[in-house]
Amino acid sequence: MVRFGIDFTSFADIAPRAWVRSRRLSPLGADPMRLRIAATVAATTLVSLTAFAPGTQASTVDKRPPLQISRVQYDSPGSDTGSNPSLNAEWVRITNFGPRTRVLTGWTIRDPQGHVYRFPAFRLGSHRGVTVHTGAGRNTASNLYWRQGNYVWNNTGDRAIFRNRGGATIDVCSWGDGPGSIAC
Ligand SMILES: [Ca+2]
Ligand SMILES: [Ca+2]
Repeated sequence: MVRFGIDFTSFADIAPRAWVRSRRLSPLGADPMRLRIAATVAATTLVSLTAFAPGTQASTVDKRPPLQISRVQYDSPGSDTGSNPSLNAEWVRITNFGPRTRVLTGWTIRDPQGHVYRFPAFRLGSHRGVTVHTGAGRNTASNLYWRQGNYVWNNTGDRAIFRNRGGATIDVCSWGDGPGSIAC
């Protein structure tokens, strides 16, 4: 436990010993009253400092990252004809569960086969989601288009990797041969 540069744990160890030592020294001529006051001050300080000790409340704070891959529709419904509407019915959704708007400009979504989508200038509001479609279309505040000529997300198993502008992985969503979509 270290706060304000003081190691309280070792202070707690030392304080009782200082009190014992002062009692032992007092018959040898040290001023007993002064020693008692010093010990009382030390004890009081210890109590005050202990009041600042971190409680258990902090450990219950949600540590999940606010930005997450919330769902992937990896198998476009119906026959995979490769048409643009079919490509756009394959998508990955990013949701901002955090309390503030986040800038996603330059962030990426990729698969292990080397397909990489890079976000254009884009801001995602608090508790808002954005769907990144595989095909072509006109970007809006809640729909973005990768403009691929073929499907990206494998129907029989794949992995979506979401990284920030600096390249740090923020979230990963993996699936096997399933029903066609997955809540991550
Ligand atoms: Ca399909
Ligand atoms: Ca893939």
